[in-house]
Amino acid sequence: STFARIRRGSLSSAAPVIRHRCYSQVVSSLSPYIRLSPRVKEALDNGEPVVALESTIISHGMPYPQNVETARLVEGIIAKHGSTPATIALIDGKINVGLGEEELERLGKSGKLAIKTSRRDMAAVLSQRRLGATTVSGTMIAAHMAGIPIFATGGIGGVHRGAELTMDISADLTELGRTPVAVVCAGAKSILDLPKTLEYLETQGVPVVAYGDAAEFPAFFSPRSGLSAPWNLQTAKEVASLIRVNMDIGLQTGQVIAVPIPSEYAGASSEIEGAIETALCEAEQQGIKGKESTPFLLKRVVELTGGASLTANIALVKNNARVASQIAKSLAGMKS
Ligand code: PSU
Ligand code: MN
Repeated sequence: STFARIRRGSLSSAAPVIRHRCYSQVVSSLSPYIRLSPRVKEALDNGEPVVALESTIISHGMPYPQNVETARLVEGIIAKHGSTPATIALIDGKINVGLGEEELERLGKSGKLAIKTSRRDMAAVLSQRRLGATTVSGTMIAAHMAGIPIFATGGIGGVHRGAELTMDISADLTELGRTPVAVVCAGAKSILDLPKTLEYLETQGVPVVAYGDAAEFPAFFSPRSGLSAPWNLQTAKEVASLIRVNMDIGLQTGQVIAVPIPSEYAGASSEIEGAIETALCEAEQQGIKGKESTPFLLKRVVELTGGASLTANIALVKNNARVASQIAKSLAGMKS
């Protein structure tokens, strides 16, 4: 299967694995920094589909205890649809791929004590043996090292509003340009500048796929952004085939698979939009910037909507997990 070949290093996309093989026959093909849970190890060894999950959404993206409950539910949905879930976090100097119940709970309670870890922070968090919650960027790196080509989350980071002055562009976007992992998400939140985010992804060579009936790029809480996505694919099999070809021709880029929020949860989106505007004003008044910006905005939007945004957020993450599991399953059975 595709997963088995990634593991064996016979796919050009699995650059780290191939490098180990060339440099030394003795060194195990897996980085010594990676610690696979028994369940994830077994699935990968057998070439079974695995879906990676991030941990910043747990520590910084949602309040306790809904964050841990959601993390568990999402893992259950992935399993129910035929793949093995692998939540990723940096613990005690190791990149943990697949977390136990205690580790999930620890992350959920840690909140901002956990370090929000994107590519920039990986080496420091590991060498300092700190607790690191991986962002989309950090999770893509870890997933690729472990040989997992697909990952489910809520929303990706993007180009922030006002980026022409602040240069605040999420490391998620450059990661998508350099690491071959497909990120299944509900698009990006309108806390961001969505037209600029799509422009930046084009520059980085990242295919953005609107999944399902509509060709529009979804805007997280709303299925509509008014922007058309460059690609529209209808089925898990078509997406899996795109990922497969991306590997076969050796492109080192990731993909954004944007799944619109289920329509029954999209109703609150105009109310949430108002809260986003308020939160953006508050962030500016309080001088919130850099890596604090996104967590601040997420938290304020939950507070300002009295939890309505959290309900929508949980629903869309669960939906994305289902879609990612179906894509992974299709990919695992595919030949090049
Ligand atoms: N957007 C969300 N929920 C999240 C995040 C973004 O709707 O939890 C998190 C993800 O971990 C993402 C990170 O990778 O925020 C982006 O942060 P920044 O904008 O600082 O790059
Ligand atoms: Mn930033």
